[in-house]
Order: sequence, then structure tokens, then C-alpha cells
Amino acid sequence: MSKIIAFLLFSVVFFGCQKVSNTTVEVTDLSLIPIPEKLELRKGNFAIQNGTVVYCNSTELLPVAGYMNTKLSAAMGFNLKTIEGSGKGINLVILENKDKNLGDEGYQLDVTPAGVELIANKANGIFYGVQTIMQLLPAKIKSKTLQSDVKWNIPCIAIEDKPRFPWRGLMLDVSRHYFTKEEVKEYIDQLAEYKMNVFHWHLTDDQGWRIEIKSLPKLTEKGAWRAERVGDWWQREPQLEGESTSYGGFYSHKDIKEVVQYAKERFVEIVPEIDVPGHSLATIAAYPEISCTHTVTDINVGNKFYTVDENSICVGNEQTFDYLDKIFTEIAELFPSEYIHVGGDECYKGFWSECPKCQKRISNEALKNTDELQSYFIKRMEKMLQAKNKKLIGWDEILEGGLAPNATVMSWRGMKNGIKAANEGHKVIMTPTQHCYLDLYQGEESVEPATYSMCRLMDSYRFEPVPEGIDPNLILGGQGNLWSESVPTFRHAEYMTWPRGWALAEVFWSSKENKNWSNFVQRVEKHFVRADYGKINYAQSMYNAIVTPFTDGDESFKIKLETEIEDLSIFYTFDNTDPDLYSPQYKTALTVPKDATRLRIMTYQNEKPIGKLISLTIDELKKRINK
Ligand code: TNX
Repeated sequence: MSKIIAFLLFSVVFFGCQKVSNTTVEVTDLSLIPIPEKLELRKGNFAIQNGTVVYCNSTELLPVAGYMNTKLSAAMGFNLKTIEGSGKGINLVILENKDKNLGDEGYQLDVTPAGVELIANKANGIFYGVQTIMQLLPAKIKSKTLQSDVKWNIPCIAIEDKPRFPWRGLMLDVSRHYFTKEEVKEYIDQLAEYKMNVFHWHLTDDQGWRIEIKSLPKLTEKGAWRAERVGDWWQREPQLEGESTSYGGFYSHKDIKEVVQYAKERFVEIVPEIDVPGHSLATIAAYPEISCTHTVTDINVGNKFYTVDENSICVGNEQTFDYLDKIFTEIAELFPSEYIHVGGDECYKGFWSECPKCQKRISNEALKNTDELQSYFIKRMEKMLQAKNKKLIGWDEILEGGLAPNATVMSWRGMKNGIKAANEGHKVIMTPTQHCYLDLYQGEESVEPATYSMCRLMDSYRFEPVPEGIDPNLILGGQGNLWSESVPTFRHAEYMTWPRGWALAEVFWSSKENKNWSNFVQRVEKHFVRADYGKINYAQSMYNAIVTPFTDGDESFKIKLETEIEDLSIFYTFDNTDPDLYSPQYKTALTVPKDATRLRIMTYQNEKPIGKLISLTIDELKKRINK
């Protein structure tokens, strides 16, 4: 009962003191992510039953109704009949007289015991309303097998909702590790359920070229395959002479068209990235003639190579631009997106400094240095894309040496470069590492798969994409980025993406005022249950303790323990036994007993163990102080 009261209170506080009537609905049924703009809970339910009809007032909505039926029918065990028109049941309605307030993606949902009415200006809004309906249904709806013991009730509710930002993205790097077409579709499906609308597809990098280019077949014949390795990234043994290149894969034109169509049905725009002029080792391996030294190399397997092996294409060579024109012609034809991402990040320019053709370009174009050579390259790429009716996006390094006139900047090295670009009047997508990098640790690193640096769920949730003093219209939105150096499987991609991706979905969709960390965490816990039914992996790192060793003023060594979320208790031992509810409970910074060798930590929620057992040697802890 207290949960219900808590939610009602929450509704009043966070939805502008609206009238909220008493209800029998459990909070479990009302755990919407992202949180809607306005919500009013009412008495009663609408029950979806065998025979419930979905009415569409426009043919445009038939695919949305079809999508909804596919999502619901497996668990429900029956199909929802779809009829054009209107009637008693679930009505999907595109407004003839547009409601300015709802914009292109907003919707209004009205659920009464008699029926459901979902209205919007466009099919996009209806699609997002359908996501809300699905999240209002019991968690078992996520199951792909029949759940016969469930009443498919939707609580009576009135919702008015629209996104804060037009760009709500996730990026997946399919170069460092390859993900199949089916996995990519699954990723798109998952992000769309949280009302995200951009899938940035990082298709090329030093460890693999993943898209068929018919006019340059070696890009995939050679560039898509490398020797198989499983060891730690950057510590791997390079490909050996004569070793088979059995690891990899690529997407054919047919595959790409299929994925683009799949994304379109989910109102997701795919922004393809071909990363140039750096991160191009796979390109060079396929066509050494467009590198500065023409050295023949193997595809990088995750061994150290930067500055030693060439991975920037030669910008002095005209042939480079002929090849790029071929590549981007096919890319522009395959992807309907108005944007193409050309990378531009971390370009090593050492080989350009030694290359006669690059030097000649520098003098012919009266450029000052290799930074300006990169800027020359990006400006030329912008013209190339414009001729194909596309707009250029690049990582924030494209600012170096001068920004191309109409470029959109993806700010990743913090927000500063995004701010700089916005101050020059450019559009910006904010993806700063400290909030948006889904490849980073999401909790105590000794109990996580190896990666580097930290981005907790809380760090993602507290992200504010619009810096003070910047015109908010120039900030298109933001994006979570999943780089896949240490992501060898799709299950692990899910683990790294959720729940941080849910936090970002709320940052990009919901209004600032409606965000609330502790309420979000409660909803996340409900979504864990939903993900379990959907067999979707996620991380529970938010339950692990935060361990911070420090030296006090008098130089004595102490350890602070905290939790990322509320209502957890921490128990610990120094005596080499596993802690439980009866071990010492953490209250204040710990002083390490003189001869202790190891600290063990366990968190509890409602007296039940949760999270992972953390076990750290005192030496490890000491080392962390100076890090
Ligand atoms: C930087 S972000 C990169 C990627 C790496 C990533 C690892 C960016 C534009 N470049 O190539 O995969 O860090 O976190």
C-alpha cells in the first residue's frame, strides 16, 4: 500500500499538482521510462481481451497497429484485429487539425474502462503512445511465450507527452566486434521501445570494414575479416603470418536495406558512419594505394598499433577522393537519413607530415599545418556529401583547423567542443564520455568485465545536454555510444546498454522538471523484471558499493563506502570471511586494522543480499588513492 501512496504523491509532485484519484493500480504497472510530461491516473482499467479491435483512422497507422499486435500477441496468445475507421476498442487517431503543442512526435493517451484513445499529429506520436500502452501492461507482456495467468489490464489514465529533444540516439560500434544483422535489428527494436529515434551505426574502423561497397569489393573481401582473438583489448598478439582470418562479417546491400526498413517501421533514423580520415586501417589494408606509405597490412585484432601502423588515409592523393566518392555514393543511396557521419576523430597525422603528397597539398592549398589539412579534408567531404544531398556530421575533432561551414558536431570530449561549435552557430549533438559512453565501467571495476574509466547509471541520469548560455535550439539532443573493443557478444552489448540507455532515454525525452533520481531507480527495478521476461540482458551494477580509499589529514589511510542508490545497507569484513547481515554494518569511514590483507563488501536491500561480493586487497586499495 505504501508503494501506491508513494506513487500518488510522486504523481502530484511531479505532474504539476494534478487531481489524482484513488486507485487499485499497483505501482508496478505504472513504471514508465521515459517519464511522460503529464499524467493523471484514474479509477479502473481497460482490459485487452481476445476480440479487442484496434481501429486506425488512417492507412498510415496500419503498420503501427501491426507492430503492436506482433509485440503483444505472443504473450497474450491472441491477435488484435485491426480495422480502418473508429469504434469501441483501441482507437489510433491522426489528427486532421494539428495540435501545435504535440509537435511531430507527441501524443495524447486517454484510457477509460470503455476504451483507449491515442491521438497524435503524426504516426510517430502514435508509435510512442503505443510504447506507453505496452509499458502500462503487466511486465509479462514482454515474454515471447504464452502467459495464460495474466489479466491484460491497462490502468485508466490520461497522458500528454512529447520529447524534449529531436535527436535521441544510441550508437553501436560493429567494427571492433561484429554484430549480426539480426542483432542489430534487435538493438534497434530495444532502443525504440524507450522512445529513442536515432541509431548511429559505426560501420568502419581499424578492426573491420562492415558494409559492402560494390564498386570497391576488397573493402569487405579483405577488410571485414581478421584473426580470431579473445584476450584483453590492446594486449593481443597481432595476426600471425599465414593465420586464417576467420573472425568478422559484413552487411550486404540487401541486409542494409532490410535493416533500414526495420528501423523505419520503428520510426528510427539510421545514421551511418564511415570513419575517415583516421581509424582507417581496415580501408588501408584493402586498398594500400590510398595510404601515404602504401604499406600492406593485416586488419588489427586489438593489438597496440597507434602511430606505428598507418591508419589515416592519404589526403594528398586525388585517388583517395575518387574512392571516397564511390563509397559515399553507395552509402547515400542506401541510407535515407539526411545525415551521414564521417568520423574525423583521433586522426594520427604523423604519416601526413612525412608524405610528399600531403605536403604538396599543404603548400598548394596554403594550409599552415596537418590540422588544417584535416580541416581541408572535412570541408571537401562536406561538399561531396552536399552533392549527394546529405549533411555532414563529425566527431568534435572536426573543429581543429577550422570547421566546415554547415557541419553538425558530435561533442564527445566533454561538452567544451560542442559549446564552441554552438557558439559558431553550428548544430550539436552532445555525447560527452562522462555521461554517454556505454563502453565504460558502470560500477566497482573489480567486479565488472575489463574496460576503462567510469560512467555510472547516476552519471548518465544526471546528464544535462544544454549548457548554460547556449541557444537550446542548436542542441539537437544526445546519444549513448557503445564502442565495442571489449564487447564481444550481443548479450554483453545489452549488459553495457541497459539500464544506462534507459537513463539517457529519459534525459533526451522527458522534461528536466520531471526527472527524479530515486523515482527513476524504482522504475528501473521494474524494468529489470520486464527485461527478464523479454530475455534482455542488463547490468545490476547500481547495487554494488562505491569504494573510495583516501588519506585523512594525518595521512592515515581510510576507506569510504557508499551506495549509488537509496535503501541499501553495506556490510563488510576485514577477517577474510564473506560478509553477511550479521557482519559489521558500514556507518562511517573505515580504518584498516593493522594486519588486514583484504576488505570484503556486500550490499543488502530489505535484508536480502544484492549486487556482487566485492573483495579487494589492502594493497589494491592503497594503489587507488593516487590514481
Ligand atoms: C574514443 S569517441 C573513440 C573510439 C573508441 C572510444 C573508446 C571517438 C570518436 N573515438 O574510437 O572506441 O574512445 O571509449
